[in-house]
Amino acid sequence: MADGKTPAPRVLVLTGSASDLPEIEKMVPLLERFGLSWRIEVASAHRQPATVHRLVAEAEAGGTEVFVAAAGMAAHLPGVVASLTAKPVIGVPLASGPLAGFDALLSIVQMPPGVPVATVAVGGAGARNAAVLAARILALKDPQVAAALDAYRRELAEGGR
Ligand code: RP5
Repeated sequence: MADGKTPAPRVLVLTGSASDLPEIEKMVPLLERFGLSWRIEVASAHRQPATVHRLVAEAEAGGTEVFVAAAGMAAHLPGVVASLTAKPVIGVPLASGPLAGFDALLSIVQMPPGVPVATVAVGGAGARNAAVLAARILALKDPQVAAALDAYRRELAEGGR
């Protein structure tokens, strides 16, 4: 899926299956709110490893700044992405299969030394927080994103979600 705006978005989102899209797409309104260009690509670390390598290499070459990777079950995609780039990688565990996301959470959070994945909560709530975390990272050097984030935080303080 493409946002149609940029060949190399600031935030590239990879997810392991088209069946993940309803959950991971919950981050899109927040990415839009923070003014971040984004693209979602479906590529499985297990079933389409060459595609994962190509997508990360193209994004790296194009200037993508933050990667988000989501998957369910034995969710190796975020770790694989983190092995292919030195950019920040945010991992979103998804509930898929009989273990309801606990499998994906443990697969993503327990990375080997030196290859971190910033793991958020399971499912759509985690996906939304992934968008906020991406904005927080990019706000460090982007005043417009910082301003949008400040406005969002003011809304939270007033009871927004
Ligand atoms: C994971 O396996 C995917 O991320 C998805 O959450 C799960 C099931 O995938 P499908 O069988 O629906 O393609 O790799």
